[in-house]
Amino acid sequence: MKSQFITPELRQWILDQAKAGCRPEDVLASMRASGWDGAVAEQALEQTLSQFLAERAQQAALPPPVQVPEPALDDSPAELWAGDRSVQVLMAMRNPRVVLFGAFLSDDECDELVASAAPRMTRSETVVIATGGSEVHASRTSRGMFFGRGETPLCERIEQRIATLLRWPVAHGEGLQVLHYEPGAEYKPHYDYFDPTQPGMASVLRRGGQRVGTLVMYLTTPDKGGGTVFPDVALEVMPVKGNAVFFSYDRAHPSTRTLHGGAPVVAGQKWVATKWLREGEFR
Ligand code: PD2
Ligand code: ZN
Repeated sequence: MKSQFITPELRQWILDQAKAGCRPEDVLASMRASGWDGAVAEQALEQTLSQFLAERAQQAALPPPVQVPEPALDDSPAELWAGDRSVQVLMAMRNPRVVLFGAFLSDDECDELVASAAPRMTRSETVVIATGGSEVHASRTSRGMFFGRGETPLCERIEQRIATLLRWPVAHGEGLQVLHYEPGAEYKPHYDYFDPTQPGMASVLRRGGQRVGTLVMYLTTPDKGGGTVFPDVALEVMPVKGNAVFFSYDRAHPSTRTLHGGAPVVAGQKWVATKWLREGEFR
């Protein structure tokens, strides 16, 4: 039997007939009347309906989507006003939502953030002990620190800029995290949302609910490596001083395709500041 390509229009027409209560035999009769071979039409109908039901079952099993931060990109602007500075829009992807901003921070702001974070850096929480031995497995080989929200005038200025650009209240943001990667250091792929099935999540979620968006700001340009990678969509964002990559996730689920990591730095130094945005007020 020849199978026939089901166009989006045909798929929609079949679903519309089914939703309107048409019996499958009547839908088949209409298809035959418009020139379809009987067996091929039957196969197209069967395939369309079973795919629709499978998609619906999958959707029903997902947690419901929530509102997320989102820059005003409806008319595809090349630049956005972020309250105190114009920011370039260099790339926008829809699914997953990933937006790359240019010149989000000035060189001086990057340098000042690095200088104020440097004395407070400690090894980022890392260690996973492999079974049976004392071998240490590090998935996160950077050093880091957290600023309190609004801790310095620079933090405050950056937080307000993020809030304006992403249209999300300052009060819903965690304090800025600064990370430093030396050559060889990386951050293995992970999701930034909290896994709701993990024990102890209730107390994490009580402080402002889920994370729904991330802005990674590049404070230096490493000579090689250190990109932020999104393996589900084979995307690599190069770390360039002053640029920032934003991504959002409307449910705590891999279907958001927001798996991401920091690729190993090959040469040079990588410094970033990360801002995580919560559903609710973060205290
Ligand atoms: O430094 C990065 O590129 C990076 C990659 C993935 C940072 C984070 N995640 C993070 O801070 O969550
Ligand atoms: Zn991350």
